Amino acid sequence: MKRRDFFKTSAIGITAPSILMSSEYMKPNLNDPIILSTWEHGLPANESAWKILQNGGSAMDAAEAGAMVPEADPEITSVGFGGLPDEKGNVTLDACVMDSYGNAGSVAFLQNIKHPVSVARKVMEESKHVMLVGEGARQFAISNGFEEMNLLTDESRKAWKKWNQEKRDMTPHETHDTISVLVQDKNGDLAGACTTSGWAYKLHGRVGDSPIIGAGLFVDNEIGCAAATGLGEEVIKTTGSFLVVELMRQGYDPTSACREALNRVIAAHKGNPDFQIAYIAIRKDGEIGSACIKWSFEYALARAGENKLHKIKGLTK
Ligand code: SD4
Repeated sequence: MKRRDFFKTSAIGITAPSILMSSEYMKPNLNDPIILSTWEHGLPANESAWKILQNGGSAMDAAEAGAMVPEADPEITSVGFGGLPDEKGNVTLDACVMDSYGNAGSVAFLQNIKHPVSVARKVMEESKHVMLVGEGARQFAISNGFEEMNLLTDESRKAWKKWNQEKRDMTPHETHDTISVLVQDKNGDLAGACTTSGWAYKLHGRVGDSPIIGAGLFVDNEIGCAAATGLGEEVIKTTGSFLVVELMRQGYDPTSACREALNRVIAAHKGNPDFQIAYIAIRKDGEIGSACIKWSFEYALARAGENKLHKIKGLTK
């Protein structure tokens, strides 16, 4: 059952909790599209997504198109082609999408396919499933017309060989930059996409938060959407993006919701985590927000004809 149908049913039949009813009436932001993406590579991603919206594309079309930009860029070592490999030298990719109807698609531990975000969308639209992993995801991609390619570049191979000699522990903060793209289109509808090569030199088989619906990304078209970047293990343990959206449902503004979700991680690490997580969020009424644990974080915001990078400081020193 589509989410909208559920709401109709609950409106005539069952009494919904008042908090749910009140959020159902949140005034949507109309005719003022928003594209909100993680990190500096969010700027070109936003540009591409903006063009899709201008040509009448949906929020989902725009989010996918945005995420595809860093996926295809060999210079970006944290996403898609050119992404740093795992400890064995394999580039393994995680991605997911979620649309305005609450539909979701995801791939994890996918190899040799340049655009995992598009495979995730195919999983959502062309299969009965939400998530495909590894070899099955690769076979699904090929049977849907995706070409196989070697995703290691000369540079990423060289970097991996150097690491392989040193075997130094890498933190995701050193190797960060998952791209998450959140979009609100002119109709006020929300969608998102998230794609990454994950933690550089990770254990073979490791999957992060980025393909996990509710962790790396969550979209609720009645309330808002949120996405994550940073240490996936900690995002998964707190169902981070879902939590941010639920906090917005409870009345937190987007920035406070991102902060509160991070405060729980900070508290679990005795006030002093040594890793980064950042969230971005759009509320249904068009308010945006972001927060990060440490150091600083940059998000790219495209709105009202402007596409700009914004830098925020961490909640802890
Ligand atoms: C992961 N969240 O695989 C990703 C990595 C990342 O900024 O976002 N780094 O855990």
